[in-house]
Amino acid sequence: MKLLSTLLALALTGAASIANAQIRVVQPYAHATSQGQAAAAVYLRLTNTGTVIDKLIGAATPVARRVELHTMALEGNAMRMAELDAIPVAPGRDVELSPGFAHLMLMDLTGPLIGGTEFPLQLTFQQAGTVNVTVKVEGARNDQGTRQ
Ligand SMILES: [Cu+2]
Repeated sequence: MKLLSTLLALALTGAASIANAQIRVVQPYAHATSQGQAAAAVYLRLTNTGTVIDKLIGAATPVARRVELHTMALEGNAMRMAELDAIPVAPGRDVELSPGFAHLMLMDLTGPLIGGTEFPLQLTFQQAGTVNVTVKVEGARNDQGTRQ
């Protein structure tokens, strides 16, 4: 049901650019922020429905001053976030940006992300150009999961 409503939202907001772009963006979401939190991750799935390799090369949103592409990398014994220049998406393949793996990092948030709200996000692809999506903010995680 949630997937369906996300797809419907995409069809309403980004149909033209998605049709040309051949990149489909499914179910973008973020978690609600806790007090004083300055950065937050956005997760989503990219599907390349075209015939050429494409790359996610950047993103922008009014709710953050900067958006970085991050992945998780082992550094010594600890998993740390590392910045990427691009996230490639091969034709016919999906790339999942999910907790513990790659994500979009909203840096320097202009305000809190509140559960139940949504915000616009513009993704830039090397081939497909820009794709506009709407990110849903999910309620805060339980206490064990709150720290990012
Ligand atoms: Cu990050």
